[in-house]
Amino acid sequence: MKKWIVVIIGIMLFNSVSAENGYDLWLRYKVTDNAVLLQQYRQQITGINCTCSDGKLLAAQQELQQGLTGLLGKNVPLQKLVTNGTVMLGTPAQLPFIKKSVGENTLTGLGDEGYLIRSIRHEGKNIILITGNKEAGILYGAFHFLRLLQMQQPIAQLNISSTPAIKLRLLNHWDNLNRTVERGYAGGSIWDWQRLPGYRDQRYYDYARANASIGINGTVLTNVNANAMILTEPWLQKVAALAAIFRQYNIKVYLTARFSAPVEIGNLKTADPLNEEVRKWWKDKADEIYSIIPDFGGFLVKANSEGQPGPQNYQRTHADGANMLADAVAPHNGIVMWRAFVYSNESPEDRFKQAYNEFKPLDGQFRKNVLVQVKNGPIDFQPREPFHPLFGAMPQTPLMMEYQLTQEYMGFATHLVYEAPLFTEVLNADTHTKPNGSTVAQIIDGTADGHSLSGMAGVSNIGSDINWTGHPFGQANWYTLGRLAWNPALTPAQIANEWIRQTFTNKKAFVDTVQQMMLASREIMVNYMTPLGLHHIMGYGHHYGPAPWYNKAPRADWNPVYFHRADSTGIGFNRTASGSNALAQYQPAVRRQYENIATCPEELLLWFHHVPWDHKMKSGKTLWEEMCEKYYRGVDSVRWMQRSWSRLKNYIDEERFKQIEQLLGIQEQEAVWWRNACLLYFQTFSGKPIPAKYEKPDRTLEYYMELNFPYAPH
Ligand code: BDP
Repeated sequence: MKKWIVVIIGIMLFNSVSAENGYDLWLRYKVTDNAVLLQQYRQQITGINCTCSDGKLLAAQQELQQGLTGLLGKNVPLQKLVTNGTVMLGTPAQLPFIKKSVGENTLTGLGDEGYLIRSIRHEGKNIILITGNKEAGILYGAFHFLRLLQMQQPIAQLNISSTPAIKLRLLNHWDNLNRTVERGYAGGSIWDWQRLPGYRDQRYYDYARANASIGINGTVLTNVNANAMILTEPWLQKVAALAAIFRQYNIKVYLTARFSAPVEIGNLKTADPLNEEVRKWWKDKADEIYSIIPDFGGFLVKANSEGQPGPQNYQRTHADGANMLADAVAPHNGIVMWRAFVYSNESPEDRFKQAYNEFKPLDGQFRKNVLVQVKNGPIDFQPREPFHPLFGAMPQTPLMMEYQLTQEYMGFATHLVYEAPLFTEVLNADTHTKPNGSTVAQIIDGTADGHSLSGMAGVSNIGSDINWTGHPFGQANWYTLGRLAWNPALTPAQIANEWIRQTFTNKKAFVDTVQQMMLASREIMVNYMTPLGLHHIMGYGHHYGPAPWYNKAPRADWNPVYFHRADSTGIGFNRTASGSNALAQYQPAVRRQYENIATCPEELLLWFHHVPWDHKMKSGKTLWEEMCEKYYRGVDSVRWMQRSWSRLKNYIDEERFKQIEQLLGIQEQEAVWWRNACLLYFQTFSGKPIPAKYEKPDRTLEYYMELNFPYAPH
């Protein structure tokens, strides 16, 4: 009887330990489940030595102690004296022996945020040294060290050094002051403005830890469709409370600046950037902000786009607007990130071309502390876009990358889509703007044009859901942003591998299967949503589901029909010289490749060409047959993901297993919806049958066209 009770209690305990809700992200620090390795780790790591009382070093020490204690399954103490197996933290200024042991040159190369992790002999003991010129580097080094253990890597002979390639590694929250999140699918905003500054939620600390662990060093707290109120004193006090928490994790806060703020909250008659009173208002505002938040990062601005106010309201240029703000924050070393996502309400010009047309002529006119933030593609975060033609076109201006982590156009927080392949596809694209290499990565990391300011931002997918991102795999996209901004040369496979091992388990069968799913998932989504270069054919407003037929938006370039241009002769947007000639915005080498239908990559075909339905594709199929093939393959591949996942039940906790299983189920239904709706609609133009070998759509086009979703999140 007693025995049974013990067993039952044991099972209950085991289950409660193993249930996971995803809150811990990739920082789970579970005890190493490889007995041999665990034994080794316990010998190799005996304690932590750190002369740290506050700030980033203290954060590093706390994280190490928490992490190592978890991973080793025993208390890892703080030590005053070093012993064999001490993990020692400190800067060369604190620990003079480091300079001799490591060498000046190595240290110089680390910059302000880089780190070194080395197994060395010190005072006759074998220790592990984690150092950097500044405390921030040590914090990042501590997280790297923990990652090694979480990934069950050997730590006997460590000699690791790392520095970030990109300076500003940022999240952009599209969070409103009422706690709704624009394009947010993971609950409300995590910023509890009402209870700030007095109440400091544990979430803020865990958010900061997660970001620091992947190298993210800045966060824009507020929506680009900005509210001027955030710039008033009571709200700045709330921001200051967050900044105080984040500072310890080397994270600066930034805010979005509403261009009309001087009128809305400053009682001025104008927001003209050349008006002296306006300029003074912003200078005073910046001084006030910095008096409250001394390390405030600066402003992110969306101006004269989608109805937002901007300098053009006063016949001034984007450079005039950006420079005014840049002058205001410059005395405090602040920066301005001015977004290039602009297209005018009036212009009949192809929307693809408008950002380039606006910004290229301004190259050279921006202040030194301005970056122009450019979305990865020319339209708007579509499942696949060609790289934005501005990359490489403004050599005198640091261009910052803007990706979208939140899956506005990629199935919300319901579809499993790993975005790293999308991100790296853009980074690796060659702009051909320099003879010796000018990939997008080289443009944005500043090396192509010798800029010391550089940046990469991701529009956050974080919300108040217990697992932060709604879909457990959304966490991988957040993870990717940080890792890629640190090192744009990492591959999607490397990043996925790291993330899976830390987030779920190191068991090979699980890691291999999930890695395959993740790497394939982006192309799978392209196939069932927008194959062959289709783009912007989703539902109007909320952007949920397919609506290629939609043509009632208040502006032409919000309508799917504007983008796909299907008719009885074919489909696609002619952006060659005989069409909108958007291709002229690329360098000749790129332009020539894309404008020739024979050399244009088929995955981008309908971005640039209006193609006859009978056009012969490389496969030998007609365009119509190929399109059917892609849509059907997309759905089949989701089913393959479902089958793959169903085999993994015994590898992880039931909670997350079931969540993902259910989400894949919805993804399958929605993939079928996309496939059927798009093919039935395009069929009305192609006039051709869906080949008989495929399963028949089980609904009519009318059915799909009548669906409507008044409460879909947007
Ligand atoms: C679009 C979104 C919209 C954003 C806009 C932007 O639909 O909600 O405000 O981009 O980036 O993707 O400014």
